Amino acid sequence: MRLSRYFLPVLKETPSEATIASHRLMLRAGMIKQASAGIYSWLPLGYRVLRNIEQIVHEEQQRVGHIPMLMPTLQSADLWRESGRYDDYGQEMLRISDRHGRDMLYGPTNEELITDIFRSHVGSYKDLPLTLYHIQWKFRDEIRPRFGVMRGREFLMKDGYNFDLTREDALHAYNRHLVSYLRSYERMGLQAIPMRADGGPIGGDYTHEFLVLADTGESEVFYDSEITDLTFGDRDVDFDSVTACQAVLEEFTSRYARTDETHDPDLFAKIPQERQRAARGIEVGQIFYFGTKYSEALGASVSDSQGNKVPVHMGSHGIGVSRLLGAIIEASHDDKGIIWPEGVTPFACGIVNLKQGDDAADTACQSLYDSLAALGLEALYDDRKERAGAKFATMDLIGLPWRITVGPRGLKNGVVELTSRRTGESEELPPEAAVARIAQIYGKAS
Ligand code: P5A
Repeated sequence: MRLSRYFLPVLKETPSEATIASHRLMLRAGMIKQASAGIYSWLPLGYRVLRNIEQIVHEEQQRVGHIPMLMPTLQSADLWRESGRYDDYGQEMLRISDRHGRDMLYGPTNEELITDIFRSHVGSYKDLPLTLYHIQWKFRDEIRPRFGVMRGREFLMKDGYNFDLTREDALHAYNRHLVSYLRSYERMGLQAIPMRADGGPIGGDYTHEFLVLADTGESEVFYDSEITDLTFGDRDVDFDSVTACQAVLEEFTSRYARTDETHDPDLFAKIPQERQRAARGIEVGQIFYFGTKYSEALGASVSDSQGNKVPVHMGSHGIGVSRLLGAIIEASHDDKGIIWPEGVTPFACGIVNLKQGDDAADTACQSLYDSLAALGLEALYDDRKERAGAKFATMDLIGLPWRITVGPRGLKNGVVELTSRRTGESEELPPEAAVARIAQIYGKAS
C-alpha cells in the first residue's frame, strides 16, 4: 500500500478522552473512531489488525476441529424466556421491538441460539462430539464503557459451543479449548494466563479466564509467579487425545492463579512469599463448562446407545477479538507509539523513501515493494513528499515492527537501512538482503 493513496488519519494531539495508552494510541494512529459511547468505527489500519486477529482465531479453532458458522446479531426474546435469562440479564441487554411489536434483542452471547439450532437438527449420540463457533459482534450495554475497544458496548467476540454426550467428553472439549487458546494468544505475541474465575451470567462453576498482565487491566488477580515462566511454544499436541489435553491443562493450571472473585487468601498464603503476586490483568478470553444448564432448559437431548433420551453436556468458550487489540498494545508500546508483534502487524514492514522524486530512491523503493509483494508480504510504502522526521514519527506511531529506509546516499553505496521498531537497532545492507531478512522473519522463502 502506498501511503499517499491510503486512509491513515493520524492525530497530532493526544485525545483528552483517552486515559490509557492503548486507547490513546489507537485514536492517534487512526485505527478507530468513536461512533457513540462504547461503539467504534474501524478505520483501515485498525481493521487490518482486527482481521489478522480473526484469522489467527479461525486457524487455531479449525486446527482442533471446531466448525465455523455465523449466527445473527439480533435474536428473538422468546428463546431467552425459555432459558430464563431474559429477565436475569438485566440492563446489560439491549432490548428492541420490531414493527410488529415482537421483542428482540441484540445478542450479548449465543448459548440460547446455538442450543436451538442443535435441538432442531441433532438427535443421536452418534452425531457427537460437536463444537461450533462463530466470530460475530455482540452488544452489552455496559454501565461504564471505557478504555476504547477494551470495554466496548459493541464488540467482536469469537464464541464457540461444545455439545457432548457425557461430562467427561465435555471436559475434554474444555481442555481442548484451553490448549487452542494458549496457542492462539502466543501467536499474537501475548502471554495470557488461565486463571480460575466465576461463571457470572453464563453459568457453571468450572471456568477459567485468560489474563494478560497489565497495570491498566480491569481485573484484580492473584498468582504464583512461577506461572509466568510457562510457554506453550510450538509443541504438537494431539487434540483428540484426552490425556494429552489434560496434561496441558494440568501444567498450566496447577499453580495458584485466580481472579478476585475466586481468590482464596488461605491457599494463596501457602505459596512461598517471594512468589506471591497481586496484580492487574486484562481478560482476553474465558472458557466455561456448565453441564446441562441450557440443554435441560431448552430441551436439547440426544438418544444414547441404549436409546434413552439424555440432555447433552455443554460448554461455551469466548475470545475478546476486538479487546485483543487494546491488550496487545498495552503489552507492547513505548513513548513513540505501538510496537506490533509480527503475528498481527497490519503491514509486514514500512518503506521510507527519504527523497521522494529522486529517480534512484523511487526505483529502489518500488523494487523493494514489489519483491516483498511477490513473497506475499505487504509493505506500507511512505511515498509522501514529507520530511524524514515526520515519516519516521508516523512509522513509529503506527508500530510496524520493521522499517526499510531508502535514500540516495545509501544507494550510492548499494545499501538500505533495516530498523527494528522494538530495539531501535539499525543495520545497513543491500536491498535484496533486506528483503531476504524480512522474508525469513515472516517464514516466507525468498
Ligand atoms: C463464552 C462465549 C461469554 O460470553 N458465552 C459465549 C461466553 N463469555 S464472556 O467472558 O462473557 O465473554 C467472552 C470474552 O469477550 C470479551 N468481552 C468484551 N470485550 C470488549 N468489550 C466488552 N464489553 C466485553 N465483554 C466481554 C472478553 O475478552 C471476554 O473474555
